Amino acid sequence: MQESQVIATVRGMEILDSRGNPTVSVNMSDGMFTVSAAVPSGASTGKHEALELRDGGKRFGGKGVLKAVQNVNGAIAGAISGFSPLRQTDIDRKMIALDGTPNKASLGANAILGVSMAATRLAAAQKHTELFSYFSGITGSKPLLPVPLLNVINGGVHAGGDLSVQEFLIVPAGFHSLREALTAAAEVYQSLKSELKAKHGASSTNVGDEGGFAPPFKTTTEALGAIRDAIEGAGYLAGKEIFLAIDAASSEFYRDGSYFLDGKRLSVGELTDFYLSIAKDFKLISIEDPFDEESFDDFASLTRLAGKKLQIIGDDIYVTNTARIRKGIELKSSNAVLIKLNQIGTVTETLESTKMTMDAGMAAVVSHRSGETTDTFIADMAVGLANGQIKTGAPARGERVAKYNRLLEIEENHPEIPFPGLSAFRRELAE
Ligand code: 2PG
Ligand code: MG
Repeated sequence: MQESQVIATVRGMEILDSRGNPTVSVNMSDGMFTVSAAVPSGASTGKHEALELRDGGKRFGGKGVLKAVQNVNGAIAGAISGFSPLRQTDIDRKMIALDGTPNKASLGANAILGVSMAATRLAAAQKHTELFSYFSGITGSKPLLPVPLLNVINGGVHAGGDLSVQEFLIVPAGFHSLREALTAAAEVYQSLKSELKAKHGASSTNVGDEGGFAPPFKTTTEALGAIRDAIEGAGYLAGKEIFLAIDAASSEFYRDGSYFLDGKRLSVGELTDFYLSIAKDFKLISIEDPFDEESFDDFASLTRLAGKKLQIIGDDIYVTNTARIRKGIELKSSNAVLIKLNQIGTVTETLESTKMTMDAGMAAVVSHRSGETTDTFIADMAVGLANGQIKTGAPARGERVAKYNRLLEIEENHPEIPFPGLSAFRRELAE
């Protein structure tokens, strides 16, 4: 009987994200179930992302989202009330049409996404099923736990230091369960903390936006070396059990054809050589956004040179947009795509991007944003889409561990769901 219930109320609210900036949360009810969803927000945003509507003016330094909230409560609520939440595609298409712009600039992707996510949750509630299992029903995939990519040293625009590379990640892929993988990751995080404190003083263990440490390092190799030492210090094998990875987020240090990395000016060729050398020296498993967001060809050259052994993820270059992902597939620009709900602005389009990526034989990596809330939507989404990888920050700070803890809960309650380990990477690994 409940399955035929329609959306009765939709209410937006301005809440705070993990950086203390406002963001949108949405409450939705069908009269029987009430659910909510909260929207994340990026700092190193891609130029082609869907628009996050901000109020401007003095309040919150211009970052208020009351206009977006008003759009939820007014135009959007009016348009989708009376829809069954099971009609996700219709709901999302209706909002896209109502907005009428290519990048959701009139209603705001933050307004639209909050409603879209809440609709998925309400549908799962009506079906008396967990969110991951509802997702797996939509996509027809068998649930799969994701291998986590955990950001343990923060640089770039996520921290106040000198490191150009934005994220230094550990990837505990050489384990048989998520619990083992997260245990190892948390031990390495603590081992890194002790090592930093001993060598560089307690202030070097202050953390950046995603919960990773922000030590006073000047170079990429210094950071990678410290993480490798921490892995070994915790008693694990680097490059066998726990791998290293980076998100260069290089659009942030690109200017006029050059990359300004760690105080040096590099050409595309020099930067490529640098990536190849650190990939070898530190047995990297994955590099995200090695080049500027418009550089499809430079991505393709690196993928040609190293893509057999290395995962090359496009984030800002694709912005979870099928038109851009299609171009990347045609040009063979990368072998993996980062998937972020708020880059594109609806659940439906996020599922389309993930499907396009996986159908092309590329890895899809579900990701958080640097500005997050404790909403755990992406944890369930990754399990249900069975894409095999999730990037959601350090194993620390509430908004990051909320996702990891939700994954642990899913594993605990559903021991039949497999953990893919290294097979999620589908690469021959570097020796
Ligand atoms: C990234 C993300 C998330 P932001 O670049 O991959 O880690 O950062 O949300 O700031 O864009
Ligand atoms: Mg990125």
